[in-house]
Amino acid sequence: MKKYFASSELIINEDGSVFHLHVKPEWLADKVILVGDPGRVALVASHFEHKECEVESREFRTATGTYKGKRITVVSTGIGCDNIDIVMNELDALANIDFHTREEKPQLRQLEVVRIGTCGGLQPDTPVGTFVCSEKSIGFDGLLNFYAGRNSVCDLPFERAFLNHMGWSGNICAPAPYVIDADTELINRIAQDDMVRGVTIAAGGFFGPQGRELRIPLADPHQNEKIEKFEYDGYRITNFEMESSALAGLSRLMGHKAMTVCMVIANRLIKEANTGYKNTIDTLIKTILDRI
Ligand code: R1P
Ligand code: URA
Repeated sequence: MKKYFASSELIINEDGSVFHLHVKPEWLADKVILVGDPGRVALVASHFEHKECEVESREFRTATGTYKGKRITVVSTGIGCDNIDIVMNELDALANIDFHTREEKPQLRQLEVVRIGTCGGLQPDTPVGTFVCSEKSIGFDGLLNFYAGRNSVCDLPFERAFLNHMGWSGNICAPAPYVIDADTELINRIAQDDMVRGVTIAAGGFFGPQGRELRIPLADPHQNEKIEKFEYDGYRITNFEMESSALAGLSRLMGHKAMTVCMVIANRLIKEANTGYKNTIDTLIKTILDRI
């Protein structure tokens, strides 16, 4: 039996667009670039030879166009995994639910989704300017724990090793971390010699959850030292950002291919940062447009 989605579960606007994104099904390409900053959508779209459509609602700005003959949609997600829940569910609905009958389509339409973001580096080989591909993501956000099938797509031995290493119990730093792989084919195609492959922590905040202490002390003052030292099965944790785990996790459950690549704008180990990164992120954007 086909699954039917009531109007309260899949909200469709009067013009036939999906609730938050305001995107109509025919505007979605199979190749999707996600960026955090709505301003980055124009930067990506500036490389399109032809722009089909552009729409904006809250922090979600979307444009579809063609780059070297490839049809690509770029969407801004704003900050955080909560927004990735909205964006990925609405993109998946646009691709895989018939908006007229409100039923699931018989054949899966698989999307290829690459997030281009910024991050904090945690290792000596992740200085400012490095492009880090998240081969694995550790979600501090808890999002995937709300979906059935979480255990079948997560790396459970890695999760246990990480929790044992951190020594967290009870309510202290209790994000119920989940560990999830990016799509292997996509990583192998995109993470070439100009990029570092690593393990990314997707944090539920920019300050405390990433070990930044301003006026309020942290629950675990040794959090980042422990994270930087963690090693498991040849992997080390390379960087902090805030969306890669939800993207990789939801994509695995939905049947899409996804990965995240971020430019390091702050190295937490040597305490340096760069806020003038527009030209370098444009280099990363062009590289991804060529490889997606
Ligand atoms: C925090 O400053 C934001 O920057 C990073 C984090 O993941 C978070 O969204 O990514 P973006 O540059 O894509 O927003
Ligand atoms: N984005 C993050 O989430 N953390 C950083 O340190 C830099 C960018």
